[in-house]
Formats: sequence, C-alpha cells, structure tokens
Amino acid sequence: MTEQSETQRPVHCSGCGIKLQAGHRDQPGFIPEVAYERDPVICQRCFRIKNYNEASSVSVNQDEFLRLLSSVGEKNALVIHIVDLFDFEGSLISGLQRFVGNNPVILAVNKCDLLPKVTNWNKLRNWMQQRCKEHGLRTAEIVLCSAKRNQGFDHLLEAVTSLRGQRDVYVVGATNVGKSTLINRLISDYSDLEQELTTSRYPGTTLDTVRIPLDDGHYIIDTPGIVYPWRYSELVERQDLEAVMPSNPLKPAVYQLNEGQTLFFGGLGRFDFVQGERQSFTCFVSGTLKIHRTKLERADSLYAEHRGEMLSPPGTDRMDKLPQWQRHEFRVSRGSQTDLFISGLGWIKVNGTEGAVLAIHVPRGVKVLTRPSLI
Ligand SMILES: Nc1nc2c(ncn2[C@@H]2O[C@H](COP(=O)(O)OP(=O)(O)OP(=O)(O)O)[C@@H](O)[C@H]2O)c(=O)[nH]1
Ligand SMILES: [Mg+2]
Repeated sequence: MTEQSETQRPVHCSGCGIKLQAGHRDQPGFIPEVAYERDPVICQRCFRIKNYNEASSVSVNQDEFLRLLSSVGEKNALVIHIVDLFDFEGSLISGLQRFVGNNPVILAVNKCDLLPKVTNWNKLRNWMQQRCKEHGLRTAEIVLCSAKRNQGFDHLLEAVTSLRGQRDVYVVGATNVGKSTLINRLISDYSDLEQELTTSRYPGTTLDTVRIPLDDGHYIIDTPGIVYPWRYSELVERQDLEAVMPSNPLKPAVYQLNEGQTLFFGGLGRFDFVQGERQSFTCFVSGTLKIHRTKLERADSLYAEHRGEMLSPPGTDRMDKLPQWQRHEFRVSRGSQTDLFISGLGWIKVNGTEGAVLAIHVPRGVKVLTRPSLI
C-alpha cells in the first residue's frame, strides 16, 4: 500500500458502489467509522448481506441509470448485456442498440443451469439469434452461460478478449440477472484481484456503478440492474420470491387436459384451456410452486374461496398487495410449437392444434406473450 492510499479513504462501497457516509445509520451507504479499517471497505448493508444473508431494499434512481446507459454510447466500450434465460423477454433491454451506439455487444444468456440437461444448446443459440433480430439488437456474440455453475466461461472470456481491444467493459442488464455474480466469477478465475462484488437473491443489490481495474489500465464496470415493473420477480414480496425464481433445474410438468380445464400456479397465476381437442401442455415453472388442476367452470369460485391458503403463495397477508388479475386470451395455430410466456414466472409449452383457445390470468402489468417454443 502506498503512503497516499493509507491516508485516503475510499469514497464508494466496493461491494455495491454506493457513496459511503458515516453520519446517518438509516440511510444508504452508511458505514461505521471503525469499518473503514477493514479491507475491502464495504457499507453496512453489504456487510449484512454478505455475512447474514440479510435482505434490505434500496431503490435506485432509474433516471440516473438510464443516463449512465446513454453515456455508454459516447464511450469506446465493450458492452456485456446479461439476460436471465428463465425470464428472457422480461429481462432483455429493448432499445439497447439505441444506447450503445456502435460499440460491440456480447449477449450473455445467464442461468443456463436452470434448463433440463438434455437441452439442445445449438438450437437454443439459434433461437436467441432469432429473438435478437426481432428486437433489433445486433450482437457481436451470444454466449450461453451459468455464472453460478461456472459454465460457458471459456467462451465468454474468448469473446471478451477478442472484442475488448483498448476498451472498458460495461456489464448491463435488468435486476437480478446475475451481473455481479458473473463479474465475480471472471475476476476470481482470470485475475489476482481480491475484490468481491455483493450479490444476493433479491433484486436491487448493486446500487451504483463499481469500477474494477484490469491489468492494462482499463476497467470492467458493474452497474445497478434496471427495474422492469412487468417482471413477477419485481412484483412479489421477498418471502414469495423463491416460489417464482427457480434455483434448481426446471422439471417440465406435463398435463393432459381436456377443454374446460384450468391449472393454478399457486395463487400467482392461472391457465385455462378454453377450447380445443384434448392435448398436452408442458409447464416450466419453479419446482417450489404447486400446480393445482380444476374445472374451468369452478376456477373463479375456487380462487375466491382458497386464495392465500390452498392456492398460495402469496399467503393471505400478502395477496392483496398484488394488482387485480387480468385475463389474456390466445389462439395458437395448428402445428406450431408455442410458449405462453409469463415474465418471471415461467412458460407453458403448447403444441398447437386447430382452433385451440387458451387464456392466462396474472396480476395486471405482468408481461404475458407468446413466442416460438424455447425447447
Ligand atoms: N441458477 C442460477 N442463479 C444465478 C446464476 N447467476 C446468478 N444467479 C443468482 O441470481 C441472483 C442474483 O445475482 P446477482 O449477481 O446479485 O444479480 P445482479 O444482476 O448483480 O443483480 P442487481 O445487482 O440486483 O442488479 C443470486 O441469487 C445469484 O446466485 C446462474 O448462472 N444460475
Ligand atoms: Mg449486482
């Protein structure tokens, strides 16, 4: 350590990027005086997340974040855009191209460990390419990876090395997609840096940009996640997050249904097979979420009677915090393989038969769409 750095205190938390302050215990960035002695220097919130897995939410100013994103376009930068494979359409930054200008973009599709082991990865990559094209996103490379299980990192590093040149690397994405986990993985496996970014299973962990120096004088930059209100993970209370976000590989649940049957996903959503020939539907949702089958004609009364109890989560004390349900109706064409996608909750794979009519009920505001089947 140099003499100068011994007397100079860090200004920002090395875990989450927030500006440090020792004056107000109840405000973001608080650090007790004595904790400045520790190495690395982190705020009290990060200390608690790291040591006690404690949740504490702070809202990040979204305007500031959009300003940061816009400024990337004016810099000479390599952009790694991380999306969550489980919530692809919910976590993709639409319009990213507008922000990044001519800078190259690597799309890192994270949490691949959540898909069944038998997945056809080449097909998946083509699928991603198609979706990027539809969203007008030009990618220099698409990498399928898992920051948690250390998969796909050789490919990612190769892409970063060949595209970086004399550039800083910006890591951007929605909240909770694994930006900080992925950077930690990169710096622990491929450099001697001791720094560790704070990660947690709750969205909104990183609060400001964190600049991590690389060997050549450039930086890799972690950023706070963008809050997209249409993702179920932003909507549910923390106690219910586990039920929506899978932590183990998805086990597809197949249901043979006749028309006039309904599936409830706990008390979080509902799927109606309104009309069509008997067929199978495959549900890809967190294994901790109970699926309950009933008759469509009974569904409304069942929900009214049992929400918060048999149909939970959310429990009785939390269900009124979610917006009213809205019904979305879909028709799928014959022979098509379609997913009914619910942002942050999962999807239902449908093999289209003539004239099938389907409906999804979820709280107003949650993004629901159809897409060609992911797998
Ligand atoms: N299953 C799985 N979970 C992951 C993976 N990568 C990260 N996670 C989990 O996702 C959660 C969020 O990770 P973070 O690294 O904090 O995400 P972030 O994008 O930095 O989040 P913010 O700072 O809130 O924007 C944590 O619970 C991680 O363990 C992965 O590859 N697979
Ligand atoms: Mg983070």
